[in-house]
Amino acid sequence: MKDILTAPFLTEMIRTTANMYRLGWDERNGGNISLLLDNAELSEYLDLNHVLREIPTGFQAPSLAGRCFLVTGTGKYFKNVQYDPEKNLGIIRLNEDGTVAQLLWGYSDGGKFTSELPAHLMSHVARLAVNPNNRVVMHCHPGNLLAMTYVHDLDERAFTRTLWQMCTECIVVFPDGVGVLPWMLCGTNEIGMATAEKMQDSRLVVWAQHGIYGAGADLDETFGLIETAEKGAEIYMKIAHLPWKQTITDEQFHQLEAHFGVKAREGFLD
Ligand code: 2HA
Ligand code: ZN
Repeated sequence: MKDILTAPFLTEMIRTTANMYRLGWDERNGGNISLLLDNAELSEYLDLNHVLREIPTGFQAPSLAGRCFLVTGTGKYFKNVQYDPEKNLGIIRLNEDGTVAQLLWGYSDGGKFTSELPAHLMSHVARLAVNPNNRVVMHCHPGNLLAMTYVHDLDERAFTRTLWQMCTECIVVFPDGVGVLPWMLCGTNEIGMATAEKMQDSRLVVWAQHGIYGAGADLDETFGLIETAEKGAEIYMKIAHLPWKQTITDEQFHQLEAHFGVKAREGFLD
């Protein structure tokens, strides 16, 4: 067996959580990440027949039967992941209907996966249906995106268009735009289902007055998606109260679509 602390999926997760903390997106125990693992790769590091304990998930996800995920722990701080990965992270495998998570590694203080596991796993199901290469669901609390949900209309088209207008790269990085949910109680199956429904159309879903969800093929891509949306929100919060002399026009968005070979979400451009 290879040493799991040298596994690329683990070292990338550690670097990602440290970076997200550094950017102020994950105060205290804020935020959570789930990474879908390749069972063959994982078996180089762990005996997949050795289940440490079983933890109920509280919902069903039959399409993820037998799939393994690296997931941040509930109540754990992103700040601390790098210093004790085995306590702050866990690797789980879902049973045949997704109602039980078999712990294969981690949560070494008796802990368990994030309280937002429903939103994560339901979002994985939704994104895998659109893109079989999707591996990551990431949630965090970036300050400018959060601030924007207090002062901007929560209409998805309007919210997306404002972010696109704030820097040229935005429409290129997330042409599918952002889904927006009104304030809802977090940690529930209901917000999980609502998030997953939005994930059918866009890889970013804003939770008003709470944070954002991102999904992507790897940790870097998903991090970059949130990073770009947060940059857009940062510019907006710098200028929202000032008179605007110009912005990026729809004609210019169409030029960007043509030049970068991307297609803006249907109906979001004039
Ligand atoms: O506690 O961010 O949404 C982690 C969270 C809950
Ligand atoms: Zn949160």
